[in-house]
Amino acid sequence: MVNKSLPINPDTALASTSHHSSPRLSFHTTIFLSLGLCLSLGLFSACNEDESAGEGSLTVLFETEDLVTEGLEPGDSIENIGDGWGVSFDKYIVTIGKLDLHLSTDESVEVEGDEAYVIDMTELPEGGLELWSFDQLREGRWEFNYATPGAGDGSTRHETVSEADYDEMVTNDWTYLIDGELSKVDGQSCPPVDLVTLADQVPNGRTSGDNLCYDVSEVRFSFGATAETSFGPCEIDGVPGFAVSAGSSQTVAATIHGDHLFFNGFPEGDEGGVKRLAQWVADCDLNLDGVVTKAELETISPSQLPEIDERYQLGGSPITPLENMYQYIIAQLKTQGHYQGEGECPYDGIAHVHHDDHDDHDDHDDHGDDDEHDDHEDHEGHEDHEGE
Ligand SMILES: [Ca+2]
Repeated sequence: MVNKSLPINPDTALASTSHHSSPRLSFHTTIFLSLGLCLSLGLFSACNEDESAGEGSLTVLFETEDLVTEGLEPGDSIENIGDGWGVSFDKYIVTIGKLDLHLSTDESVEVEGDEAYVIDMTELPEGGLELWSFDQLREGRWEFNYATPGAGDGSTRHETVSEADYDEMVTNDWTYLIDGELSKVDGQSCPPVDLVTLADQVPNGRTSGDNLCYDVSEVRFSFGATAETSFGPCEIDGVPGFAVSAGSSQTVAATIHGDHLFFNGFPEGDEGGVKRLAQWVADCDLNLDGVVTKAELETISPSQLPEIDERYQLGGSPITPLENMYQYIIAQLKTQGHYQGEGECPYDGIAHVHHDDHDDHDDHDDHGDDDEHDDHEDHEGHEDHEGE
């Protein structure tokens, strides 16, 4: 079925920084306009007959999750934050692109979407943003790969991103720029006692391990991160990529999740058993100024946070060892690339357990609670850890 919505005109939707003159985008706009003309004249079948036999077209959307645009609520259900904090995102900027599609049966038949776009996911329209379109794809099954590169190597600013934020993304070659807020009426922050720097705050009398706690009801987190990652080949429900049939149009979506920095581990495959927790983030505000920064996150090792306890399984991290909580966040960001919503994409070529056969979910006992924080080398590249 032909996508009913008109394609976004890249000339207005994308404020190009002249890294790309985007002739290809204009070309595709023309294609869509032509298709629209055929449709409007009731000549769709006639137009289709003009296409080469055995070829179809593809539209690729970029989408995220509701929780990025609407926030996460505290509570006990699966998508809630389990320790009482609510989360909202003011900015969730990501660099996405470098599409690499190739025919499953013949890797030499490939199509690339070299563009990388810097986009604020909190501003994505419901139903996703159309970023790429391809025509004359050969009939058959195709593999779908994409990336979250750094912004510094020829990216294009989307209109959802300010010039200033874009410049910062490019200068630092960041993949992400995230700005959000934790909120909890009776919240507290319990920074590691060896690292905390105080002005005149008075502890509230409670402790987390050896760390004194301080009343806070709101904590911002604001940082950029380089988390360059390739994703793919992607699949959904065990079915790889997408199918092109002759004369038809297909639409698929690259989906970036937004809540992995609150995960209590590194699930691969089904995220159904994951807990979302945020207290540790509040505990990283070392100077208790109400904002958790990259510098603070870099100062704190996982073992200095009593909150990172037996509820967490750090095996399976894309980065090992995890020396500090900034690395932990980057590691989580490197797992956020998905396909068609919850479909899986291996990151950086590391094969995941894909749960094609859902029998292997219950072998958690082999690994987990007794893992020491400094022992992650053993987990690198393993395929035997589960996220449930
Ligand atoms: Ca701070």
